[in-house]
Amino acid sequence: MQFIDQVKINVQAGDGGDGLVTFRREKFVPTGGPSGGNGGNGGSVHLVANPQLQTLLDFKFKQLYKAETGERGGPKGMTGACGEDLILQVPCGTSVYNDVTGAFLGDLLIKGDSIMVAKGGKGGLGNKHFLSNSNRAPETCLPGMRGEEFSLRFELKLIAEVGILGMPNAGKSTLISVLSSAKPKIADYPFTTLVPNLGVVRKDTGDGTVFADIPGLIEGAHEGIGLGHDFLRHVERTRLLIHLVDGTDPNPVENYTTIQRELKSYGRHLYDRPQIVAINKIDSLDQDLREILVEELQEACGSEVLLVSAVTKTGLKPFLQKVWDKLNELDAQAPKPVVDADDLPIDRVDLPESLFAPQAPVSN
Ligand SMILES: Nc1nc2c(ncn2[C@@H]2O[C@H](COP(=O)(O)OP(=O)(O)OP(=O)(O)O)[C@@H](O)[C@H]2O)c(=O)[nH]1
Ligand SMILES: [Mg+2]
Repeated sequence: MQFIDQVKINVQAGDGGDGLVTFRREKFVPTGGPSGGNGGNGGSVHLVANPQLQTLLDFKFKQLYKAETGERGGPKGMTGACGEDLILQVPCGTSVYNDVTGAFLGDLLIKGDSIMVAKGGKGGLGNKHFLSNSNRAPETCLPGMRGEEFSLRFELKLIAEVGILGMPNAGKSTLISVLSSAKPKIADYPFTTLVPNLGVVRKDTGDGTVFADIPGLIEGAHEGIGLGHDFLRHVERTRLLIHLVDGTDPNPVENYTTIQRELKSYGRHLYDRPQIVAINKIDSLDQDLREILVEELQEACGSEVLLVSAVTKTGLKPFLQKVWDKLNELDAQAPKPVVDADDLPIDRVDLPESLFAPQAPVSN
């Protein structure tokens, strides 16, 4: 599946229908009076989060999304039909911005989160509305208002509690593949992972936590070198980072500090995010080397460093225990998750289940 994490689209709400000028014509009623109805309101454009969708790919092929216009007012005071709203489905984790002003419009995180991005125009008034004592036969009506139009930018940020990062080839994908049922591509060359992988890691109790394995980072990633640090956006919403260091690399400590530097230059508080540092591939290291490495790395990072082997699954139990303990500790410090849907300017709506049918295409 192609992974598309940024798109720009234009949305156009429907115009309101025009009001109507007409007069009642009835037998034996010589002056029938105004009877033109109001135009119907134009449809609005809404976005709604759908967990069945994984990418923004659908939006790559079409740029303009229009809701229906309202119908013109009818005779006998009838209001024109309202235009139908357009509901666009986006993956959970989509952030929405006004592409022209850069204003942040909201995050769609949980199934059913929705946001109205363009309001339909109000229908114009028909001449019936203008009847007054001074004007018994108004010939005035109003045109429908224009629907709102905006250029939007969507950014998909995966929703994971734990992010795994490190240099290319450190074994990040191997780790997520043994901890969860994710099946990422694993290979003995750098930049095997080109798009983030998500995996659900379960505790003994069965509770699941989402981990994200992102493409490897290298020196200068913040200047776009390698795959750049574009993918760091996907760990922005994590609460905890796992920094995986390849113990078989000639310069593990240097690699660690390089990644830390990249996190710092990326900004957005990623550098301050709690981290668990682990040395991987210890199956290929002798005991002395392990001890030296742990000592050096502990000195560099100022916290406990764990030893694991993703391939032989050595050290994974204490490693996972540390992850759960750290998450519990974070829960105790700040019971709220990093992203609290209640704090965001979005509506929670109960939409019909049929809207979330698997493989539902983005409707037009
Ligand atoms: N000996 C040993 N090899 C490992 C271990 N974990 C991963 N590897 C190997 O290291 C290589 C890279 O593993 P990946 O999981 O693809 O590494 P990655 O960090 O996801 O790499 P990128 O996606 O390129 O950033 C593969 O050949 C793995 O088999 C380990 O614990 N021990
Ligand atoms: Mg990988």
